[in-house]
Amino acid sequence: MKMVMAIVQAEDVSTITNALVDAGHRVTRIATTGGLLRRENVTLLLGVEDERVGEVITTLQKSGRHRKSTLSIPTEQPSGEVAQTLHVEVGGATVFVLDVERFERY
Ligand code: 2BA
Repeated sequence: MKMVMAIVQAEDVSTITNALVDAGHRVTRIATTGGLLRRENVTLLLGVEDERVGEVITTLQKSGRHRKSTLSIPTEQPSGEVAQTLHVEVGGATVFVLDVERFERY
């Protein structure tokens, strides 16, 4: 068994969760916040049998959208403080797949 941890954008979470649940997966959603943008995102936790991990990854790839975002960073200049704009592209999903040593459900 594997633990799939997927960080997805809040706008995509309903579509992704529905697709995963409809396919019979068990999903836990945790409200999280991106460290750079400080914007709400969602971390999905799924305990998945090894042979179904590929299917989960495919669902994440299909349902997560890339979006451009901007971040305003205040910087000190001799003339005073000015805001520097940083453009970033937020991915459809950031996915970690971990080995599960033991799984129990009561
Ligand atoms: P944020 O930290 O808010 O990052 C938003 C986007 O800003 C990132 O999109 C990436 O395009 C850029 N970014 C963030 N940190 C960066 C860095 N050190 N260098 C260059 N660009 C950087 P994504 O990569 O798609 O990440 C979306 C969200 O997924 C992140 O939101 C964060 O919550 C999470 N994430 C991504 N990679 C992670 C990692 N290695 N560990 C933990 N969380 C991660």
